[in-house]
Parts: sequence; structure tokens; C-alpha cells
Amino acid sequence: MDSYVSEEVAAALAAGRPVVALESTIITHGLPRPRNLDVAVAAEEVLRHQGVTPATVGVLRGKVTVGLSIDELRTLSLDDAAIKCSIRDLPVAMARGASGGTTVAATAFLAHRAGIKVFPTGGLGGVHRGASQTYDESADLVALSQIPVVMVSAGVKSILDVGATLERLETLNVAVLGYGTDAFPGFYIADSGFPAPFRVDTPAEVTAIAHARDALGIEAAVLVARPVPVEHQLDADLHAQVLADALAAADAQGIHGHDVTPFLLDFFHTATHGASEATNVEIYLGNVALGGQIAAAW
Ligand code: PSU
Ligand code: MN
Repeated sequence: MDSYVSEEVAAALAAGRPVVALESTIITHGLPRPRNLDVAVAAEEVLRHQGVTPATVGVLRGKVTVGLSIDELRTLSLDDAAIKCSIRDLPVAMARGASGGTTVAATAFLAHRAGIKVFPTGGLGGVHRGASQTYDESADLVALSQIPVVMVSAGVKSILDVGATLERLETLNVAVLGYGTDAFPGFYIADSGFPAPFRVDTPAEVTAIAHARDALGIEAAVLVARPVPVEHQLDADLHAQVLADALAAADAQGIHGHDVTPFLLDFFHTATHGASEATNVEIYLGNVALGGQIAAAW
């Protein structure tokens, strides 16, 4: 197949050095230009400073790639036609020679296939509000139930039905660990209002749980939920107002399917005049650093 693990990533994996996967939907659909490229490069630098090899995953002109180069990251960051690639979209992009940013689901799939165990991101997809009518539940959840990586996220965004998402994670056999917290984080806010099923406080506790999972042959992910540091969280009143407006706007404009998440994220960024974007970047780079620590502790 026309798939490719970069030389640097392949060499690190072969030598048993720590490697961490990074997604690219955050580049193509999560952040505006030119910040998308800056953040993608900054995330790789965070890992390199830890002695960890970054492996950003994406699809370039039909070629599935694990370990995009800086030039390839730049090309993807400037591509208006880049599609949002979940697992089901990968074969379509490959066959058509299309470019795309890989979602959490697709990145976890390709990372695991390449032998990478740790994958940090910002926010994870989940069960959308009103899902009992629309059936809109992210493929990220199904992927986590089938792919034994250690995933780091800041919980899920309050644009989703957080309680339903936690219920589905339980059904799907995904271990959920609050990192340094008893609360499940709500992305822009440190506490979603729901408890985390378990609490861990160190990378070694995470790797011990992952090793036990692997010893049992459980094929599901371990989800490490790291909250935004409270000094960086979004103001609670602003958050509540923008959330209500964002959900109303999506409803009024009839946004549905894979457009829902990018629409709501973009609405947040615009309506908070960049405050949510700054928070988003803070969260993302913090999660990447924790992912690097976990990979190094493995
Ligand atoms: N949630 C966020 N930020 C993101 C995404 C989700 O807080 O950038 C992106 C991720 O790539 C995730 C995808 O995998 O959106 C989920 O989209 P959907 O809800 O359509 O499955
Ligand atoms: Mn969806």
C-alpha cells in the first residue's frame, strides 16, 4: 500500500526510542492560519526537547504518512481542499490522491499500525448533544475501543454531551484516568462537573496501567484526561454564553455530520475574540508534553 513511515520515525521505533503521534485535523480544521502551522511545529519541538521523536500523521496527495516533514506540514496547513479524514475517509483519500488532516480516530489507527503507543491531542470527539435523535457520535469513541494506545486529552468539550460521552466510554471498555484530578476535565474548563472514574498523578502510574492492559490483551485505549491549568481556563460566564450561542447557531444554520465539530470550534474562536484559541493552544501543548513524559516513562 502507498503508506509511509518517515525514516526518522522508523529508526526511532526500531531502536526502541520514545515516539509520540500527533494528529493533523487540528492543522487542517482546528486552528486558523498561520497559527495552525506554528502550533504544529511547536508541538513537535516540545517533544524533541524531551528527547522524544514526533510523528505527525496526515494524508498528502493520497499518501498516508506517519512522520510528516516540516515542508509537508506547511503544505497541509495551506491546503484549502484538505479533507477531514476519519478512518472511513482514509481509503477514499488514498484512492483519489486527496490530502487530509487525520482525526483522533484515524491518527490512533495509523499510529498503532506503525507501532506508536502514545498519542496526545487537545479535545476528543464524543457524543453530540441531541445524539438520541441525530445519532451523531464521533468515530473517535469507537476507535478508542479498538485501538490500544494511550491517549492524552483535556477531556471533551462542553459542545458535546459530556455525561453521555462518559457513559459510552464505559460501554466501549475505555479506561478513563483523571490526571492530577478527581474531576473529568471539560476542555476549556478544568472541571466538566462529572467525576473522573480514576485518578492518577504520575506518568509511571499511567504506564503501569497500560502494561497491565497489554498483559491482559485488552484492545482498548487508555484515556488520560489532563485538565487545563485553572489559571488558563476560560472565564465561566463567557464560556456559558458562547456555548449557548454556538449551539443555537449550529441549529439555525442546519450544520450536521462531520461539519458540526469544526463549526462549533470556529464559532468559539470567533466569539471569544481569540481567548478560546489561546486556551486551546495552551491545552494542546501541555497535553503533548505529558504525552512525551508518558512515552519516555514507557
Ligand atoms: N474536538 C476538539 N478539537 C478538535 C476535534 C475535536 O475539541 O480539533 C477534532 C479532532 O480531530 C477529532 C475530530 O478527532 O475533531 C472529531 O470530529 P467528529 O466529532 O466529527 O468525529
Ligand atoms: Mn459527527
